[in-house]
Parts: sequence; C-alpha cells; structure tokens
Amino acid sequence: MPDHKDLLDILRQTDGYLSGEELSRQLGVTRAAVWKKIEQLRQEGYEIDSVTRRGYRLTGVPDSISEAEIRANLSGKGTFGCRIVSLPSVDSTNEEAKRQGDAGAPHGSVFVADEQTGGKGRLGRRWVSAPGSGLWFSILLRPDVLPSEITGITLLSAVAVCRGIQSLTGCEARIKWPNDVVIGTKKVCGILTELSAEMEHVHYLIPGIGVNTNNGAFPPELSDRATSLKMETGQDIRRAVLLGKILEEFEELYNRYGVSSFPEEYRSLCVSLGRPVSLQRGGCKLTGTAVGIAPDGALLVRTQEGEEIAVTSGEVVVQGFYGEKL
Ligand code: BT5
Repeated sequence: MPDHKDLLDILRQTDGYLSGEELSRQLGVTRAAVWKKIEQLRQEGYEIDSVTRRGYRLTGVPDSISEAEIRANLSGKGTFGCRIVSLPSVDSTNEEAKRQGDAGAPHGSVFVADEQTGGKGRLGRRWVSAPGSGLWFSILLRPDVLPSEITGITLLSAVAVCRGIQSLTGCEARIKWPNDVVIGTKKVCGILTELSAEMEHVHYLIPGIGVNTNNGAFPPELSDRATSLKMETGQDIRRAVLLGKILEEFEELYNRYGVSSFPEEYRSLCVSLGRPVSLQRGGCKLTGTAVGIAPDGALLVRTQEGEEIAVTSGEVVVQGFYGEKL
C-alpha cells in the first residue's frame, strides 16, 4: 500500500496531471493500489481530477487538520510542530497537552482538535468550540525559567496570532489586553495560558489558542461580542494554513523574546491603550484611562482620581468593545 502522505505530497508538488502508471512507479506499488488511495483521499475531501490517458491532478484541499495537512503547511524551523497530535474531539486541547506533558511530551509539541467538548476560558469560563468552526490548539513549552518569569508568553502569543491572521487574510487583527484578539470591536480569538510548576522550576507551560475561523453565527449571548474570520472576510479559511502561519510567527517571536518579555509591537496592536476603561478592584468599580503596558505585562490605568495603578489580572471593560458599558 502506498503511504497516503507520499501520494498526497507527489500530487501537491505537481502542477499538471500525473498518470497512474507514473504514480505507481514513483510509489513502488500497483496501479490498483494507487487508485484505492486516490479514492480514500477523495473521501477525506481532497478534490482530485482524473482524465483518461492523462492521469490525476489535485484541484482542491479540504479544511482538514490532519497531521499530514498541518505538516504540509509548516514553514518554521521545526521546533513548534516537532510533534503534532490532531484529534477529532477532545475535552480541551490544554487538558490533552497537560496529560501528554505529564507523560513527557517534548517542548514544541502541538495539540489540535476539530471539536472541544469542554473548551475553557479563564477562571472556569466556557470557550465555545463547535466542530469544524475554529482552530483550537495548544503548544507545550518547556522553558528553563522560574514560575515568576513567564509574564510575556500570553502577550507574545497574541502578537503571533495577529500576525498570522493578517498574513493569511489581510484583516487588521488587534489585541484587547491581555489575551483577546479582536477584529473591529469583536473577539475573534482567546488565549488561555496554563502552567505546571514547583516554586523553583517550571515543568511546562501551555498557551492554548482558540481562533474562530468558519463560524457563520454564534449563540445569542455571544453575538454582540464574537466574530469569525469567515464573517469578517467572507472567505472560507483553511485551519491548517492558519496554524502554519501562527506557528511560524510564534517560533520567530519565541526565539527572540522567550517567555519573560514580549515584543514592543504588542503596544501598537493593543486597542485598550488610550481608551476609557473600567475594572473591579477590592470590591469597588474603578474607571479611568489605559495609559500603558508595564514590562511585566501589567496594564497601567490612570484612574479618574489621577492615580496610576498596575492591573495584572481580571476583566477590564474597554469602552466601545463587546457592546459593554463602562
Ligand atoms: C479566553 O478566556 O478567551 C481564553 C480562550 C482560550 C480557548 C483555547 S481553545 C484551545 C485551548 N483549549 C481550551 O480549552 N482553551 C484554549 P476568557 O478571556 O475568560 O474569555 C471567555 C469568554 O469569551 C466567555 O465567557 C465568553 O463570553 C467568550 N467566548 C466564549 N467562547 C467564545 C468564542 N468561541 N468566541 C468569542 N468569544 C467567546
């Protein structure tokens, strides 16, 4: 039997038609075996044109997140994606990354799923992850740092997502501090970073990234605040291509900044800066203006009373976004 991936690779690398005979020669198998694999690929959604006496030609690729499709779209040096685990359904790709992280999976492993039955946001919130509608993935990192030194990773991941979206779709994705990627005033992506550590040592770190790609609609409670790349561009998005672009950007940024710092670009992409904001602190509501991002990633807010405070966690409402009031 020819390897599925080998056949697909040959078809991908060929512009015109390739005869069954040529394929069977290159793969070292019978023409009947080639035909069987072609049928299998068609069933997986690949469009393969066949013309008598000319042979086969790849004319369409499905929105598949199979390992083969993801590998075909990886362009980085190979650390991120050294191991790819692609699942049809999982509770949460972060949970899968933790399970495999505990079992020794290497730095740079990527876990991706078509559907999450228990997709998670921060603080126990739910992340809507319907089958096929988005790119849900987690990256396992094993940096040699203290738990206090990982303050840059969520911010760096957000920049990688913005760059990946921009390069694939041309959409100007921006960041709502700390972990939301937005297009216009709606959320297209959320990031949840989780950690396994002792006081003196990080075992592993998992940025989990969810990008809405092909959703046509959202549940009513999200319709004011959520959007998808398809809703913004009108185009069908191939998740494997988007994943390849995000991982390429992630690799470049990670090699430069590690987990403790983040690119200056974060500040120029951050829509929270310069806008009126409100937040809860010590049981009270504070309003003010977001004026900066500290080196440790905290949001600096000048309150109405003129005091400057550093916000390290929690929800910050930004005027004009998600249909929320200050
Ligand atoms: C986040 O939390 O935004 C982090 C989301 C991380 C999801 C990824 S997917 C891969 C990996 N595996 C996981 O299980 N999680 C990660 P937070 O800032 O707490 O925002 C959660 C809020 O966003 C919810 O309370 C909803 O209001 C909203 N929300 C839920 N699903 C959404 C969606 N698909 N698109 C936009 N907004 C959504």
